[in-house]
Amino acid sequence: MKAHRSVQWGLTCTVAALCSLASGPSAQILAQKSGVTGRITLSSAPPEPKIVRITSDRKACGSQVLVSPIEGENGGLKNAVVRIVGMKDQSPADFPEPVMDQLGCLFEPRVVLVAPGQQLDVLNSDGTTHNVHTTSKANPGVNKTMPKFLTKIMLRFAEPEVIPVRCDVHAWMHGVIVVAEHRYYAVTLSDGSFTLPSLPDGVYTLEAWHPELGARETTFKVSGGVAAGVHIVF
Ligand SMILES: [Cu+2]
Repeated sequence: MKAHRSVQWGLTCTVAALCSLASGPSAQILAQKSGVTGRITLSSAPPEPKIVRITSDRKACGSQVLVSPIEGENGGLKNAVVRIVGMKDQSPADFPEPVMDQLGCLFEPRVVLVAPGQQLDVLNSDGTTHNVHTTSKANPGVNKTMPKFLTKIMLRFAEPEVIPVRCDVHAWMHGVIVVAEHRYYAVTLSDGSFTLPSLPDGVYTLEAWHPELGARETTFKVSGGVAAGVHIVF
């Protein structure tokens, strides 16, 4: 991940009354249970989807496919990968049931998180032939044809890496498999929001990386179990 210069959106606690409220015991318990939440936003509206006209395979793909490499709702940026940089806690991640489907001739989700060694289910829900083709450096490559009768394959990647995946049958199909270094990773939802596991008090560097937009960083503080300023704008 290429790191760009940091953009700092500090919302550190400056009002004494608010600080004491936010850092009280109940706030700490809440923060520990709910994790660190934040948001990645776009400074302008996302571009319109690209329209791919389908000339063959219409039964599976329809007459056209809308491809949205950059998307989001309500000012948010979807499918950004956020992580804590330089995390000392290297305890392994265990993301909930990573799945990447091939649905409507698109990878869904477009970006998926998996831990080293964790099983990733790659599905084919389209009733047509797809081809899962990764471009890896740290892990062995995958180039697996999935005819319509092969509705699921299971993949595992040993090494942390950002792995582009494409389908050689449908040239517009692009996705990313992120093999995380540790458990402090998340992928943003449509509104740009994300939740990371709770963090001990301290100052942290947050990176947001998007396949089309690159990487940006910010720093934020966790104080009394409460995180503030967990926000990056692209
Ligand atoms: Cu395909």
